[in-house]
Amino acid sequence: MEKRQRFLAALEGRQVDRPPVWLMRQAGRYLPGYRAVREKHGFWDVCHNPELSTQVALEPLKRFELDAAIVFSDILVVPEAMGLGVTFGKGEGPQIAKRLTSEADLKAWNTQGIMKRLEFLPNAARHLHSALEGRHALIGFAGAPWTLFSYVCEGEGSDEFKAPRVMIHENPALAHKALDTIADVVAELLEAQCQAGCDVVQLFDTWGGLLTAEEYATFCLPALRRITGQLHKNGRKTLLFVRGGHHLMNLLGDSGADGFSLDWRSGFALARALYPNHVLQGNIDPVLLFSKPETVAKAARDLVATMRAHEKGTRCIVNLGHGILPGTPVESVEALCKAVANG
Ligand code: 1CP
Repeated sequence: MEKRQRFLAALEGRQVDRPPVWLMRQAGRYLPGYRAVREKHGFWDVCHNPELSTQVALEPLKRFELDAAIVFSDILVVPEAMGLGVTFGKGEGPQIAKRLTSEADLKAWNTQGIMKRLEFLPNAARHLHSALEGRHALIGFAGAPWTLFSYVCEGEGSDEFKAPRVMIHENPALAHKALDTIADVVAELLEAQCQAGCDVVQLFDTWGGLLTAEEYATFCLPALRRITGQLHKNGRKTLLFVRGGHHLMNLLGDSGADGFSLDWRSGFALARALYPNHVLQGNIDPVLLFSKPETVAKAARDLVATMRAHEKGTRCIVNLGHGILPGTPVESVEALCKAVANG
């Protein structure tokens, strides 16, 4: 099968010769070509320049047997376009200048004409789509409302994200309003990426796993449904990744997503039992890529076998259980993709 056809078949639940493969954060810092581009250009400059972002997005496709490309961008484009001032320090996580602490902060969010300021992202998708010439599938993405809300409240990366987790209890009305505002921008941004040629869009809820099931149901699911409901009107497909979301697994169906990207700690068989008709994607541990290439290849073959145990592997996509880590050996990524391609 051709790469894009295989990917579309997996999304639509049709027969595949083998599950397709792509990897979260496949275009980032572990690749020498990406690092060379970043020596010369700032991170936002790469995102804003369609030639550069396409070059970076294509590098993994040239090196590995991947079935899909992901648009090169970042989830934090949304707070940046709202005027909150997002910067990436050298080797550090992001910093957000204008944190959300009060109703007045929310009122100052600049959402008027925001799609104009985010136009570079569908432009990058359109440019990449044309470079792919239909050979590979194309994935667009955005941060899930909770994860974006978390950065905007905390003002930086964190292990605990205390500020947003306190905010939902101290000021639930403000939290709901902020989550809805983010959701509406995200829905528009994802629709624009679909119109630019993306075959599917993924929502990254990297910090969703910090919440209890009750908190996730109250604050995250309604905002996610706002997005998926909007996208479904135009027949778009959505995947949802929740890092550390094992305890939320039985709730995720209420997000309205068409498929779930499983964390490496989530059992594939269990998720399949809960969701026989959803696309399931995952879930090799990204840390395993620091072991020998043979070990990685075996894990990939075992995963494909697990996927095939149910309906010959339909509705399955091979991926990692979280993004590729900086410093990951290129040989391991190659071994993973080859093992899937030959399986
Ligand atoms: O060159 C650099 O130093 C910048 C590093 C970098 C890169 C390559 C950042 C800053 N973002 C990106 C690109 C990116 N981010 C992609 C593009 C495709 C790809 O790499 O293949 C994607 C899909 C993301 C998504 C993203 N950004 C997430 C969700 C996925 C995940 O890994 O959990 C998150 C949480 C971010 C925030 C972010 N952006 C960048 C950094 C260093 C971080 C993490 C900050 C933190 O630790 O909280």
